[in-house]
Amino acid sequence: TESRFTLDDRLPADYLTRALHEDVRAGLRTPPRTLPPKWFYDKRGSDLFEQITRLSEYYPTRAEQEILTRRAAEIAALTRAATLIELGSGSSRKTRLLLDALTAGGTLRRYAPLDVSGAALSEAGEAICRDYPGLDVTATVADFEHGLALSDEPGPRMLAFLGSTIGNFDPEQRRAFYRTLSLALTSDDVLLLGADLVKDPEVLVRAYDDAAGVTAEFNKNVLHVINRELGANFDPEGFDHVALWNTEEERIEMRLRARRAQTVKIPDVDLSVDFAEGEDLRTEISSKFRRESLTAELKEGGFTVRHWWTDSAGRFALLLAVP
Ligand code: AVJ
Repeated sequence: TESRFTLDDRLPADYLTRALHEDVRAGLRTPPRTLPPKWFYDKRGSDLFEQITRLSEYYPTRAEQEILTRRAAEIAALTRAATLIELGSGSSRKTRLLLDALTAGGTLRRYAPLDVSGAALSEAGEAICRDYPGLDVTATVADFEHGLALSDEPGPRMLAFLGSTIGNFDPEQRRAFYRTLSLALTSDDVLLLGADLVKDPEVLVRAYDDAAGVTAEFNKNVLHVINRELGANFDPEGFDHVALWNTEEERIEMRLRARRAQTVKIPDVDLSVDFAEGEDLRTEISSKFRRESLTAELKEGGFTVRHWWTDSAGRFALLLAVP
């Protein structure tokens, strides 16, 4: 059978520029200053994240891969999915474990990745097309913060949201996300969710503040992105990388801490930002989960957890939930 690849771009041409403008205005105008983590991922940021996934300190990728390696066949048998929908791309290594198992199970007909980056989708999508003959690959450029426009995918559909990217959302954003999913999915479909678990804060902090300084570079990359995209004059050397464990919220927070008082000009949004010495710009939250509370919030959001698997060290969870 001839395999097919389509790329459906549902974002207006200037969508990302407008979104960046809005996020920078809203997040940097007044303290406490914040930026959403999605702006890390230009070409360099995506490469740095790939490097992070190979660091000895950064266990989540390997832990999730261990679970998928052990459970993919079981997941394929349980779901008998005809379509695998994947939110947010990144490396396709984990995706391939699922595609292999669903292909072997004989049910898979379509792979439908969704991402804000058309370039990432084309690259990953074409490669998967080559390696899985007969599989339809229908990629969509979209931002699922504004709903999921699923259409004619053959069911049952499995929607995978891996890597504990859910950890980037605060509780309110997670509620909105579950609402979006339950509007898009039917009772035939399933949600496959990867979630990093609460553990020793020392282990967590090390995972986000590695000895080689790759995560520090990744963190500072957002300043390079804003300099390039908005004509700003951030001095990345003027900020320290900070990874701290927020005990109350049970999340890692990455911040950039001003080493000295400094003023940053961001011409494209008419902003002049005064940082005090020691002032933090929060660039990412990475929430960590517990089985009971994650199961409960999914329930609130309309999903029943049917299966919960962890890696052998109990660091990471992969769960299967139904609407
Ligand atoms: C891809 C969002 C899951 O939070 O662990 C890695 C990103 N940030 N190191 C995470 C990240 C710093 C990662 N997620």
